[in-house]
Amino acid sequence: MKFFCSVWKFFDSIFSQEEVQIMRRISIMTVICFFLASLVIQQCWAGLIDHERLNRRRGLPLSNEKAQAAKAKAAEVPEAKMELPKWITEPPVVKGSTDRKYDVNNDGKLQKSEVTILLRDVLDIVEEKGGYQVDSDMLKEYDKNRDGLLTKVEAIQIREHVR
Ligand SMILES: [Ca+2]
Ligand SMILES: [Ca+2]
Repeated sequence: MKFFCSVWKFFDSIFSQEEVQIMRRISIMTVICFFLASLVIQQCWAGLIDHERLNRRRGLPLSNEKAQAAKAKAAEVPEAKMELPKWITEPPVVKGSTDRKYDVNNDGKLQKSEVTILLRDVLDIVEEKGGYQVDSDMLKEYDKNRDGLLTKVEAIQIREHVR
């Protein structure tokens, strides 16, 4: 404080009263300008913040449209996961004669392409005869009522998976 007083006194001594008045006005104007500029910058910065993302991070509800889209997406994912057959993620081990017939590369496992051929043949037989006797472990997944027979209704899911 003493420093500023001495500075003012110094200015007083070298400038006239009028000049000091003008300088004081200029310094006050400068402070106000800085204050206004900082307000403007704050506003601009606020516009850059993604409030949707911020709300999501805080666990607050999103605006309607985005909330609905997020809900739809959340409902979609588990359904899609449930519908994925085991043979897509893990090649089934060859067990019976049917599996062996479709294990083209003889590696003891049924790769996606091999399973797809098997399932397409099963679909053909279901179309033709109205059903298919389950003769492979891999097909048990589609035999929903576990009666050992794949019906046309049960084959609908196979069609979706080999499409
Ligand atoms: Ca194979
Ligand atoms: Ca069945």
